[in-house]
Amino acid sequence: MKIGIVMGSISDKGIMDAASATLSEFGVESEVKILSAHRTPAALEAWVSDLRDRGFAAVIAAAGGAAHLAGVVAAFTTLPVIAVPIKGHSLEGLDSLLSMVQMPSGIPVATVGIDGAKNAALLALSILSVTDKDIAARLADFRKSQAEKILALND
Ligand code: RP5
Repeated sequence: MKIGIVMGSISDKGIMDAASATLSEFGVESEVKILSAHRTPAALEAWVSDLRDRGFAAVIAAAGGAAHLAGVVAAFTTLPVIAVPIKGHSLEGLDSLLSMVQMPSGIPVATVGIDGAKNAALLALSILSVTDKDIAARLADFRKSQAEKILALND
């Protein structure tokens, strides 16, 4: 299954490249789009609406500022939506974080930390791992290797 990655602006891409790179490391295909809840709402709806039928398992949605993108994506699909608040120029991303976590009851998104593109990908992989044993094994290996690297610093 594939993971959708959408961001509100090309200016988010430098941060979000880590999400597609992490998915690639685990052999998972992603489709990356620059679409905005405010600037291109019709194109966003068109892209999101048939993602389930096209074999996608989850959507990662990144935006800065008012950051309505993940919420609007979740309005158009019942696939899991993972929100990435992007650090902005004025309020350091706190505005986006608070906007993303304060979704109305009934339309959830799972929000990672500010600029948390890698964790968003890892969370998407965890979702895939429920039904994909290969990804589950790769995630276990990743955790083991991560712990070994940290523990080796103490030798
Ligand atoms: C949001 O506004 C985007 O996700 C981006 O993080 C922020 C600034 O966008 P640009 O003005 O750089 O296009 O919609």
